[in-house]
Amino acid sequence: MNRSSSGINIVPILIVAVVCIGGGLLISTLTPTLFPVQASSQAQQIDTLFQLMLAIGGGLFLLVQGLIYYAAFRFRVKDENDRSDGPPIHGNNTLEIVWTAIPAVVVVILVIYSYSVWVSIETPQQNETTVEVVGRRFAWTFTYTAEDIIDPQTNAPVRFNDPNLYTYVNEALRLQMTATDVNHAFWVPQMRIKQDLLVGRITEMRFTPILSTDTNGDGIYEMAEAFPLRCAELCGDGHGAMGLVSHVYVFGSREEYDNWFAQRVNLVLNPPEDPVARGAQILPTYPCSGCHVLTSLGWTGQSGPNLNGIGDRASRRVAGDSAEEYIVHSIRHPLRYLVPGYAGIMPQFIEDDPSNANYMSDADLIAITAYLCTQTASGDSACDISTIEEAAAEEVTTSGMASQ
Ligand code: HEC
Ligand SMILES: [Cu+2]
Repeated sequence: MNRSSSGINIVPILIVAVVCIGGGLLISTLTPTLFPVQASSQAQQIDTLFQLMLAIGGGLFLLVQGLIYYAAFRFRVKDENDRSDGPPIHGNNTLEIVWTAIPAVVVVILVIYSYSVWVSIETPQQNETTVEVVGRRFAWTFTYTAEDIIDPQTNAPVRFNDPNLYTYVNEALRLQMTATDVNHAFWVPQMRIKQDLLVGRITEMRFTPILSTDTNGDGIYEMAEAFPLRCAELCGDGHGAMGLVSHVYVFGSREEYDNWFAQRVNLVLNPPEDPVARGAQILPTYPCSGCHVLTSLGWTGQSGPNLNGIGDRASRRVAGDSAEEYIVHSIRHPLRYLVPGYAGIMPQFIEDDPSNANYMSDADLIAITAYLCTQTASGDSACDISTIEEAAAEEVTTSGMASQ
């Protein structure tokens, strides 16, 4: 027998060590093949940390499971009528020192390493761009600010909203986030980042994309190529829909991003004259798609009534309300205009403080209503633009349960 002077047989220990270390390394190399692509510079750091933890955890798993199987077979009772206790064994200083010291060292290494990764992810970058994010049931709103372009209407830098996050390769992004109703969590698996959005508080998150989402290289940034943005905090019946409404588009170059940005700024400064066209342009920037179906805009939400054909139905919904009055009031006072079968959870969009997440100017309300009025079987508008303006200006006197 190959025994060392202390009487311990070294060969099985070596075999166990090789199996556990080799197995741990195998687990940590193979598992990441299941992950989505690494689309941010943070993803590389986080995956390396995660692989180290997988290697240690995988090795420990094999050791513990192996010992359980070994003990179960090696020390099982030979005589099935033997109900006596095994020999009482305790007190082995070497063993106790070893099994305390090794985990302590491992934990300290992990603490130092993960803290350094966390610090490097959280530290403000040079020239970072801030985008504001609002999470709500069941939509995300991103607000972009053109610091150096003044909007003559508001005398402040131009701001515009979009349900998607647009960025470009190597842009250092800082997201400044909050929620309006319940807590949500911003999660883009390809970026390996996740952060809660809390009501009444601002949280932030940083990442730097490294992969363009134009994966087929045709110069067109399609939704199918973009990274879906998921909500990772169960927030209501449309929680799953939050994963369908918004995407992260990463332009391959700063120029492509600047072109997109300039087009969006131009739409704010020179909106289309025709209210229906203007409504079609701004309605998608509002957080409605996670709750309503509207096929013309690709909306598929199920938490509110289907808006296909709303122009035809609107004048029959509440007695005394014309189509335009009904639509305007449904947006300004949704809880006074309940629709049977729905939960009464539509937020109230009002013209108050523009920094409020539920802000909707009268001009936007009129354009959105003009657009919804054209959602008819014939395609003709159910309303007349001058009566929409009157409806938007009048005090709400009616209310009620909509008829089907
Ligand atoms: C949280 C989900 C939710 C969001 C977000 C939401 N709605 Fe609604 N909407 C509803 C529900 C539910 C109703 C039915 C009335 C109620 O219960 O408040 C409704 C009713 C309506 C109606 C009347 C429909 C009918 O068939 O009578 C219109 C029009 C409407 N919403 C437009 C909008 C617009 C425009 C937006 C975005 C600016 C929006 N909604 C955002 C849930 C939502
Ligand atoms: Cu959510």
